[in-house]
Amino acid sequence: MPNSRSNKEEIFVAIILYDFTSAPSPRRARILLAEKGIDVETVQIDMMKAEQLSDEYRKINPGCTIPALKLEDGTVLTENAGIAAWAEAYKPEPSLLGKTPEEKGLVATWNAKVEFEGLMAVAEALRNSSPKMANRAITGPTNYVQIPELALRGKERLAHFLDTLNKRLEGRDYIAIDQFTFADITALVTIDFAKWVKVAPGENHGNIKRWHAAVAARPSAKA
Ligand SMILES: N[C@@H](CCC(=O)N[C@@H](CS)C(=O)NCC(=O)O)C(=O)O
Repeated sequence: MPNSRSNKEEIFVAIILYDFTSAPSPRRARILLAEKGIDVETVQIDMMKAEQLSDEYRKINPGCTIPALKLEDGTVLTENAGIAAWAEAYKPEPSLLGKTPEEKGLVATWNAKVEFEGLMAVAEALRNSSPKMANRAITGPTNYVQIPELALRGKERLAHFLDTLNKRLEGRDYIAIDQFTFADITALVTIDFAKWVKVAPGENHGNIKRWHAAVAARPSAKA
């Protein structure tokens, strides 16, 4: 895990993103950092090999989740919300968390709503049904058995979330305020993650489809 390089004049310590390319949560961080134009080195933590549970990674994030962002001073941020707050303070432009008190309140509100009602619903459906996640129904160092009823409930919650999001996007280009924000990033990742449980916006979700086509076309979506 190389994290520094030196020359005669200075020691350069890189910011490191502990990442796993195919997982949704680190994708939120990658899109956010790409929108901000913040350069980081990435270290892949292979969830297929359970590297998030390894002794080595536990030293970085005892919570055993990805992403984690290690800053130049060694501080480690282990939540997307924390990474977003740091990034906004570190590089205020372009703003992704809103500028005025009202905007900041709306972005935080919609980001939380999308995360808890959408992203967590997909996770609930997937983690309680996928054979690959037997005993891993919840992230972290403790094993939890799957509860099949929760997989069904997750899909029900996801259906309600799609209706809520579609309604919010009526006549709007972005979810929280009149510009692209962290709430759009969380929702983009959620809609793409929903494919893992075979759920996609339907014929009655035209606003989501229009919004998704626009945000998925941003270069950061490929990060
Ligand atoms: N609250 C965290 C969630 C991070 C999270 O759940 N990451 C998943 C990957 S998408 C993970 O680390 N899973 C580890 C596991 O399944 O054991 C955040 O927003 O950053």
